[in-house]
Amino acid sequence: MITMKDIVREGDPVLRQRAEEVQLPASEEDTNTLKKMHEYLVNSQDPDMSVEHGLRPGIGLAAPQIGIPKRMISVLMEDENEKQYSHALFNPRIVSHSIKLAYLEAGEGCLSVDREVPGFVPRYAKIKVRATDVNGTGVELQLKGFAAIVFQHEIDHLNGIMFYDHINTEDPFNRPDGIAIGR
Ligand code: K2U
Ligand code: NI
Repeated sequence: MITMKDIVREGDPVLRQRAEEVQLPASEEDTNTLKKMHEYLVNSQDPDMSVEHGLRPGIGLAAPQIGIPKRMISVLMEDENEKQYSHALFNPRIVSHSIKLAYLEAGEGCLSVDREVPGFVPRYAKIKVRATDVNGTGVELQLKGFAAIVFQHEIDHLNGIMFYDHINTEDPFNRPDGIAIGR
Protein backbone atom coordinates (compact mmCIF):
# COMPACT_ATOMS: atom_id res chain seq x y z
CA MET A 1 0.00 0.00 0.00
CA ILE A 2 1.12 3.58 -0.59
CA THR A 3 2.06 5.46 2.60
CA MET A 4 3.41 8.96 3.29
CA LYS A 5 7.01 7.78 2.71
CA ASP A 6 6.03 7.19 -0.92
CA ILE A 7 4.69 10.74 -1.35
CA VAL A 8 7.24 13.01 -3.04
CA ARG A 9 7.58 16.48 -1.43
CA GLU A 10 8.06 19.84 -3.07
CA GLY A 11 11.62 20.43 -4.24
CA ASP A 12 11.73 17.09 -6.04
CA PRO A 13 12.05 17.86 -9.78
CA VAL A 14 9.45 15.21 -10.65
CA LEU A 15 6.79 17.67 -9.39
CA ARG A 16 7.93 20.23 -11.96
CA GLN A 17 8.02 17.94 -15.01
CA ARG A 18 5.35 17.38 -17.64
CA ALA A 19 4.20 13.80 -17.07
CA GLU A 20 4.14 11.42 -20.06
CA GLU A 21 0.96 10.09 -21.66
CA VAL A 22 0.22 6.51 -20.60
CA GLN A 23 0.33 4.11 -23.55
CA LEU A 24 -3.09 2.49 -23.90
CA PRO A 25 -4.22 -0.21 -23.40
CA ALA A 26 -2.50 0.31 -20.08
CA SER A 27 0.10 -2.17 -18.92
CA GLU A 28 -0.52 -4.30 -15.86
CA GLU A 29 2.07 -2.18 -14.06
CA ASP A 30 0.38 1.15 -14.85
CA THR A 31 -3.04 -0.29 -14.02
CA ASN A 32 -1.75 -1.57 -10.69
CA THR A 33 -0.12 1.78 -9.89
CA LEU A 34 -3.38 3.64 -10.57
CA LYS A 35 -5.32 1.19 -8.40
CA LYS A 36 -2.82 1.70 -5.56
CA MET A 37 -3.22 5.48 -5.89
CA HIS A 38 -6.97 5.10 -5.46
CA GLU A 39 -6.41 2.72 -2.56
CA TYR A 40 -4.32 5.44 -0.86
CA LEU A 41 -7.27 7.84 -0.97
CA VAL A 42 -9.62 5.17 0.41
CA ASN A 43 -7.19 4.30 3.23
CA SER A 44 -6.40 7.94 3.99
CA GLN A 45 -10.10 8.69 4.48
CA ASP A 46 -10.61 5.66 6.75
CA PRO A 47 -10.28 6.83 10.39
CA ASP A 48 -8.59 3.61 11.53
CA MET A 49 -6.28 3.08 8.53
CA SER A 50 -5.20 6.73 8.41
CA VAL A 51 -4.24 6.72 12.12
CA GLU A 52 -2.67 3.22 12.00
CA HIS A 53 -0.48 4.08 9.01
CA GLY A 54 -0.03 7.84 9.58
CA LEU A 55 -1.74 8.75 6.32
CA ARG A 56 -2.56 12.40 5.59
CA PRO A 57 -6.16 12.45 4.33
CA GLY A 58 -6.33 13.07 0.59
CA ILE A 59 -9.19 13.62 -1.86
CA GLY A 60 -6.93 13.52 -4.91
CA LEU A 61 -3.57 12.10 -5.94
CA ALA A 62 -1.50 12.38 -9.13
CA ALA A 63 1.20 9.89 -10.18
CA PRO A 64 4.05 12.43 -10.07
CA GLN A 65 3.32 12.73 -6.34
CA ILE A 66 4.54 9.15 -5.93
CA GLY A 67 7.52 9.83 -8.17
CA ILE A 68 5.97 8.46 -11.36
CA PRO A 69 5.93 11.03 -14.21
CA LYS A 70 2.91 9.47 -15.96
CA ARG A 71 -0.51 11.06 -16.67
CA MET A 72 -2.58 9.22 -14.08
CA ILE A 73 -4.81 10.73 -11.37
CA SER A 74 -7.24 9.49 -8.78
CA VAL A 75 -10.05 11.41 -7.04
CA LEU A 76 -12.23 10.32 -4.11
CA MET A 77 -14.45 13.04 -2.69
CA GLU A 78 -17.87 14.39 -1.92
CA ASP A 79 -18.77 17.83 -3.29
CA GLU A 80 -20.67 20.69 -1.69
CA ASN A 81 -23.96 19.05 -2.74
CA GLU A 82 -22.92 15.68 -1.24
CA LYS A 83 -22.36 14.22 -4.73
CA GLN A 84 -19.77 11.43 -4.57
CA TYR A 85 -16.80 11.23 -6.98
CA SER A 86 -14.63 8.14 -7.24
CA HIS A 87 -12.32 8.11 -10.27
CA ALA A 88 -9.02 6.54 -11.32
CA LEU A 89 -8.07 7.95 -14.70
CA PHE A 90 -5.40 7.64 -17.40
CA ASN A 91 -4.54 10.69 -19.54
CA PRO A 92 -7.16 13.13 -18.23
CA ARG A 93 -7.59 16.19 -20.47
CA ILE A 94 -9.58 19.39 -19.90
CA VAL A 95 -11.34 19.68 -23.27
CA SER A 96 -13.34 22.81 -22.43
CA HIS A 97 -13.86 25.16 -19.52
CA SER A 98 -15.94 28.10 -18.36
CA ILE A 99 -14.64 31.65 -18.47
CA LYS A 100 -16.10 32.06 -15.00
CA LEU A 101 -13.70 31.34 -12.15
CA ALA A 102 -14.09 29.68 -8.76
CA TYR A 103 -11.89 29.29 -5.71
CA LEU A 104 -11.96 27.63 -2.29
CA GLU A 105 -12.62 30.06 0.53
CA ALA A 106 -10.23 27.99 2.68
CA GLY A 107 -7.48 28.02 0.04
CA GLU A 108 -5.78 24.79 -0.99
CA GLY A 109 -3.28 22.31 0.40
CA CYS A 110 -1.25 19.51 -1.15
CA LEU A 111 0.01 16.13 0.03
CA SER A 112 3.38 17.09 -1.46
CA VAL A 113 3.56 20.41 0.44
CA ASP A 114 4.33 20.17 4.15
CA ARG A 115 3.46 23.78 4.91
CA GLU A 116 0.53 26.15 4.80
CA VAL A 117 0.49 28.42 1.74
CA PRO A 118 -2.29 30.94 2.39
CA GLY A 119 -4.23 32.59 -0.39
CA PHE A 120 -7.01 32.11 -2.93
CA VAL A 121 -6.33 29.76 -5.86
CA PRO A 122 -8.37 30.93 -8.90
CA ARG A 123 -9.52 28.08 -11.10
CA TYR A 124 -12.20 27.50 -13.76
CA ALA A 125 -15.69 27.14 -12.24
CA LYS A 126 -16.71 24.47 -14.79
CA ILE A 127 -14.63 22.01 -16.84
CA LYS A 128 -15.23 19.12 -19.24
CA VAL A 129 -12.68 16.30 -18.79
CA ARG A 130 -12.06 13.38 -21.16
CA ALA A 131 -9.99 10.41 -19.96
CA THR A 132 -9.71 6.63 -19.91
CA ASP A 133 -10.69 4.96 -16.66
CA VAL A 134 -8.70 2.25 -14.91
CA ASN A 135 -10.75 -0.43 -16.71
CA GLY A 136 -9.92 1.05 -20.14
CA THR A 137 -13.30 2.71 -20.69
CA GLY A 138 -13.47 6.21 -22.15
CA VAL A 139 -15.10 8.75 -19.83
CA GLU A 140 -16.29 12.34 -20.25
CA LEU A 141 -16.99 14.30 -17.05
CA GLN A 142 -18.81 17.63 -16.71
CA LEU A 143 -17.50 19.08 -13.44
CA LYS A 144 -18.28 22.21 -11.50
CA GLY A 145 -17.55 23.72 -8.09
CA PHE A 146 -15.42 21.78 -5.63
CA ALA A 147 -15.10 18.75 -7.96
CA ALA A 148 -13.86 20.97 -10.80
CA ILE A 149 -11.30 22.49 -8.42
CA VAL A 150 -9.99 19.12 -7.25
CA PHE A 151 -9.65 17.78 -10.81
CA GLN A 152 -7.79 20.95 -11.88
CA HIS A 153 -5.45 20.61 -8.87
CA GLU A 154 -4.64 17.01 -9.91
CA ILE A 155 -4.30 17.71 -13.65
CA ASP A 156 -1.99 20.62 -12.74
CA HIS A 157 0.32 18.04 -11.10
CA LEU A 158 0.63 16.29 -14.50
CA ASN A 159 1.89 19.58 -15.96
CA GLY A 160 4.36 20.40 -13.18
CA ILE A 161 2.11 23.09 -11.69
CA MET A 162 1.67 23.50 -7.92
CA PHE A 163 -1.46 25.15 -6.44
CA TYR A 164 0.50 28.10 -5.06
CA ASP A 165 1.67 28.99 -8.59
CA HIS A 166 -1.85 30.43 -9.05
CA ILE A 167 -1.88 32.57 -5.89
CA ASN A 168 -1.57 36.35 -6.39
CA THR A 169 1.84 37.04 -4.85
CA GLU A 170 1.15 40.78 -4.32
CA ASP A 171 -2.18 40.14 -2.61
CA PRO A 172 -2.85 36.45 -1.85
CA PHE A 173 -6.32 37.22 -0.48
CA ASN A 174 -7.37 39.37 -3.39
CA ARG A 175 -10.69 37.74 -4.22
CA PRO A 176 -10.72 36.42 -7.81
CA ASP A 177 -13.74 37.55 -9.83
CA GLY A 178 -15.67 34.33 -9.42
CA ILE A 179 -17.48 31.94 -7.12
CA ALA A 180 -16.17 31.39 -3.55
CA ILE A 181 -16.71 27.76 -2.58
CA GLY A 182 -17.07 26.78 1.03
CA ARG A 183 -18.35 30.11 2.34
O1 K2U B 1 -3.02 16.60 -4.87
C1 K2U B 1 -2.99 16.57 -3.64
O2 K2U B 1 -2.01 16.91 -3.00
C2 K2U B 1 -4.24 16.22 -2.87
C3 K2U B 1 -4.88 17.52 -2.46
C4 K2U B 1 -6.13 17.68 -3.25
C5 K2U B 1 -6.69 19.06 -3.17
C6 K2U B 1 -7.43 19.50 -4.23
C7 K2U B 1 -8.01 20.76 -4.20
C8 K2U B 1 -7.88 21.60 -3.12
C9 K2U B 1 -7.13 21.16 -2.05
C10 K2U B 1 -6.51 19.90 -2.08
C11 K2U B 1 -5.10 17.57 -0.95
O3 K2U B 1 -3.96 17.35 -0.23
S1 K2U B 1 -6.25 16.50 -0.35
C12 K2U B 1 -6.40 17.12 1.30
C13 K2U B 1 -7.72 17.80 1.43
C14 K2U B 1 -8.75 17.08 1.99
C15 K2U B 1 -10.02 17.64 2.04
C16 K2U B 1 -10.25 18.92 1.52
C17 K2U B 1 -9.20 19.64 0.95
C18 K2U B 1 -7.92 19.07 0.93
NI1 NI C 1 -1.44 18.39 -4.68
